[in-house]
Amino acid sequence: MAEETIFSKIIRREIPADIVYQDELVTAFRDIAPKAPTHILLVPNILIPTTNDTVAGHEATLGRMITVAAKIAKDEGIAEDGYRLIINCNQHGGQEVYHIHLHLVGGRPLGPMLA
Ligand code: D5M
Repeated sequence: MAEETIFSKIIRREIPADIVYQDELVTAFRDIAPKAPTHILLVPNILIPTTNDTVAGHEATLGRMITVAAKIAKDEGIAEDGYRLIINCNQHGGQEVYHIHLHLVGGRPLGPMLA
């Protein structure tokens, strides 16, 4: 069994976070150290540590993360200008929290991806 992270506590609302969306599959909350005017993390409600741990049974949840990100981008008013969706994996990917999360980043020009 993978070890829970602080994100499980946020999903269960045991610690404070600025939750902007929650349904039966995913939760979205504002990143504590935003890299842009909009920086929201979308996470599965179940613990999947990294993209390496994904299986076919996760596809509905992982797909929901994308469609909810698009809805939040519209709500945030950044859909038309555009934004970036990022999932970091393991050490070389820069992953710090081992509960899969999709970064929704926008509200300013982001420049080249691998700067
Ligand atoms: O990104 C991990 C992200 O998680 C990083 O941008 C900070 C954010 N973070 C960490 N703790 C919290 C809490 N408590 N609330 C909101 N955001 C948080 P990674 O892709 O793993 O490098």
